[in-house]
Amino acid sequence: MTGAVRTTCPYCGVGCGVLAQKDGTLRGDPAHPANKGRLCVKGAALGETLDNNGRLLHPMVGGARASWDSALDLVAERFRATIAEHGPDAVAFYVSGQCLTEDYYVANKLMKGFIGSGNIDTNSRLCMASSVAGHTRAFGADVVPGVYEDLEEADLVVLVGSNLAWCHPVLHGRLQAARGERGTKLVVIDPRGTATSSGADLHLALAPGSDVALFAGLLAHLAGTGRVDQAWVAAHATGFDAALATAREAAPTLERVAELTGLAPADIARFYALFAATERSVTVYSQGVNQSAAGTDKANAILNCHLATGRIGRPGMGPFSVTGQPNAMGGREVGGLANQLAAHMRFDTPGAPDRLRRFWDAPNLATRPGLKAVELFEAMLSGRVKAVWIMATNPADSLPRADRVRAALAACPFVVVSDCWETDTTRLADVLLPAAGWGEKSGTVTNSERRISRQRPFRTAPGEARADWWMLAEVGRRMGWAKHFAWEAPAAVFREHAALSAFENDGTRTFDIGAMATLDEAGYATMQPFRWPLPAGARQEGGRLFAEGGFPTPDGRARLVPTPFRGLAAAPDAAFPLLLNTGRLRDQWHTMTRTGLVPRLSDHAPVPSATLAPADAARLGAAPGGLLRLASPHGEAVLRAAIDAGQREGEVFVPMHWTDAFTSAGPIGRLVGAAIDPVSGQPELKATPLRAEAVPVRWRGLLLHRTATRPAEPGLHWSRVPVAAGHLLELTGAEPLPAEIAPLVDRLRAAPAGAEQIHIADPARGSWRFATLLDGRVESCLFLQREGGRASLPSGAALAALLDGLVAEAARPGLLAGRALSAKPAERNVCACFGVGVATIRAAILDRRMTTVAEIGAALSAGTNCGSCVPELREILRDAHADAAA
Ligand SMILES: Nc1nc2c(c(=O)[nH]1)N[C@H]1C(S)=C(S)[C@@H](COP(=O)(O)OP(=O)(O)OC[C@H]3O[C@@H](n4cnc5c(=O)[nH]c(N)nc54)[C@H](O)[C@@H]3O)O[C@H]1N2
Ligand SMILES: Nc1nc2c(c(=O)[nH]1)N[C@H]1C(S)=C(S)[C@@H](COP(=O)(O)OP(=O)(O)OC[C@H]3O[C@@H](n4cnc5c(=O)[nH]c(N)nc54)[C@H](O)[C@@H]3O)O[C@H]1N2
Ligand code: SF4
Ligand SMILES: [Mo]
Repeated sequence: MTGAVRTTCPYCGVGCGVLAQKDGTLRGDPAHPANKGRLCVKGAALGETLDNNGRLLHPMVGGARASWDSALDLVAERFRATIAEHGPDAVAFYVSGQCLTEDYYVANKLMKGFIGSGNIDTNSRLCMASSVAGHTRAFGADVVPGVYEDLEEADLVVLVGSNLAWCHPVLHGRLQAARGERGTKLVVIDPRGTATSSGADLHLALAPGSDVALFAGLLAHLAGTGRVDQAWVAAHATGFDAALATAREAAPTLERVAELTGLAPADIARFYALFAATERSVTVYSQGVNQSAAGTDKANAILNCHLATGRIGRPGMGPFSVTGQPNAMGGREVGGLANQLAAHMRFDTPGAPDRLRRFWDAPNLATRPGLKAVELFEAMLSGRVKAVWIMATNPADSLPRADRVRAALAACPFVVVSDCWETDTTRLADVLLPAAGWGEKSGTVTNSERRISRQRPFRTAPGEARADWWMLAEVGRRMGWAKHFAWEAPAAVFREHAALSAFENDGTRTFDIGAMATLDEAGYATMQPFRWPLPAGARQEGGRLFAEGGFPTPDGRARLVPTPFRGLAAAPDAAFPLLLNTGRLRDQWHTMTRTGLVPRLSDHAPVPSATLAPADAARLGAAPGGLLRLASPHGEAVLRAAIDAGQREGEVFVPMHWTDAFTSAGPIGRLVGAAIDPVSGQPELKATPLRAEAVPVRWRGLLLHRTATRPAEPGLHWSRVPVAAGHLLELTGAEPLPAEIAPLVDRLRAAPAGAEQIHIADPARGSWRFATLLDGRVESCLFLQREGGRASLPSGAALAALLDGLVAEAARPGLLAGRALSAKPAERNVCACFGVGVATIRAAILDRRMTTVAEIGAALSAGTNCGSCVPELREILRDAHADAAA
């Protein structure tokens, strides 16, 4: 690709390199070590998100357009006045792992260094905080010891609470390729059957929250079978005896582990034997571990097993916390969490605050940790925090108890939000700052394996959108610290960050990128991806860490940490007998501000469903596609039901992605509890007590519209997907259709004045169809179908095509009756790259007797581009053969 810019994907922590052109054409960067040219479907569709439509273009104050100068003056003035009256702890920043390191560094310096409060926290509190705390307890600093090659060089990979196939697809692809070559064993530990577990040698569908018992049992097993590496432990660790004693208390016998985890003793024994016997073992863990009221103990229970066996930092061995966001790691390096200082220094490390005070020339440096995310929003509600700046995160949807968070934002006297698009959070802002986004801004990110890569701009930001670091520095200058916030470009911020990492380091802090402290503009422009540590004078990038000890603790030793077993923060009871588990889908990213713009990314899962186990569905009388009312102690929502044999009985899974902009069911965060881990402060997002009841469906409908609408009709469930020229809403009615249908129709589609109306009514078959045309173009279409009636709704794709082009006068009477519109709904797409559906794949497998994913790829192309659908292709293959054999 000539003229392409080398940049990095803004989605997950794999951190894939991307070659991008101004027009949005892009492909994987073959030279980037993380992905070697591959991209998953989200990354591959990035070019389709670069439309300026809907972007925030200008600063807004109180809902009215303002200049940058007046908006920034106001932010500085209100923060200054609030601090003068109520002290520095009355203000706060809430930032994000989607900030670039340079944005993050400036935000942290402004709040902790100059405003003098610890009140800067980040959405990493919802994501990585338990891993950070676990690493810090065990290693003395927040360090991931391994590298991606370890997943390829291991003989056993254990995935704990990680749906790697969907959430880190390119890394999963690397693992699968390696398994093909060396026969790596894969154990998946997840209460739910997932695309990841479907390809595993062993899936342990443990009871939610019981990981500590499982890993305590593993430690006891390793000790009991002579697998502890005594020499390594003696040389490089402390705390082994206490950790083992606690493990033996928590998990005295295999039967006790079976009781606590709900697993079969034979399965547990198989896992223990496999781990014990396999020197080259990697344990990858993610949100099933972190997002838990026992998250830090879960992390340490895993780390204990690797420390006890000395399996750390050597090829194919080690614990591996994979990061979620593109720059979760960078945020941790600059100290973006309320309880960290910058550059891996901590409030409680002797000398650290003083060192930072001198480096920054910041006499006002915060002296104690600030409020953690959940507490921070509570403090807004109680009036302690009176001014907040939210950046690159959407807490009105993503924090637990979302309604309470919205109430907190409404109660807070001064709310600043910087974002690229309108969100449920920006709607609550007093000052809205338009941020430059991916492809427009310049800086660095760090991926899961400590690799720092550049994000480089290849298009200009729309309107007046500007980079976050610039906004923050402008406010710092306006608050009176011109000299300290004087950078002209992100390269200068990065240099300072690198210099700080090396400042009075002497090998005491693993995070040292001193080699970059003298980087000039040209060097920054051409910077190649590199892994830290990279101290001044280093000749090669950082590699695996801690194989020979050298932990950043006062005595250089790692610590095994006792992890007593505690159950869930809130267990199911008679009123709320189920558990709500939340997480991710393959083709959406978080609150959908970006992925929700791309039609092909909606094919895989067009509606947010609540997935039940077959036994629960039968008990509740719930049918696939039917409605389900979910209630937790915190909120209620009506969703469409789905049934999956891989779902554990007693648990309901709902994706985290859909917001008020995309569905009447709003963010599932409304229902999620906010019990937090006592060490990390990370909320338990995967286990909230829940009640469910089936709601009868009276009618179904489709609403096609050029603009995105949000019907507010009682008893109506809707969810929206983008289509090429507009939006398509799926409607499911819980109230009977009224005898007089016209008022309902008018409310739903809000036809513009002067629009031409077409309709067909067939009440006998329970079917009504309406269209409005403006200047010969379809403006909206509404199809309603009584449940149980004899007609059927068309496919969304056929309907969406009506927005294309002009409709000739003569064609108008037949517009709503075309053959395409009478056809059966199209099949669900499995391969988003080539648009290949499940029925097509099944038919091909059976017709042509295919037995491998490669054959499917050769015949249909499915799975040959990004590979994200390969786990599902494998499942379809297996199911088709099972059905054929039955
Ligand atoms: N497609 C896609 N990819 C993404 C993202 C996205 O939004 N979309 N987001 C990125 C981000 S920020 C993150 S943090 C990562 C998250 O990546 P993952 O952690 O892999 O994703 P989740 O779906 O949140 O949760 C993983 C699994 O934890 C399981 N789980 C729930 N409770 C328990 C438990 O008690 N024990 C165990 N062992 N497992 C449990 C869930 O059933 C779920 O399958 O994904 C990143 N990648
Ligand atoms: N129930 C439940 N809740 C969860 C989770 C879960 O598993 N279950 N997972 C949690 C986890 S792990 C995470 S990471 C969070 C994610 O939650 P959020 O961070 O709230 O989700 P995003 O949708 O990624 O929000 C990022 C926002 O930043 C904007 N943005 C993108 N780029 C830029 C930029 O350069 N500058 C600025 N200023 N804005 C930008 C986007 O438009 C978007 O509005 O959700 C958490 N919440
Ligand atoms: S795996 Fe996909 S989402 Fe993650 S960085 Fe790579 S291309 Fe982006
Ligand atoms: Mo995350």
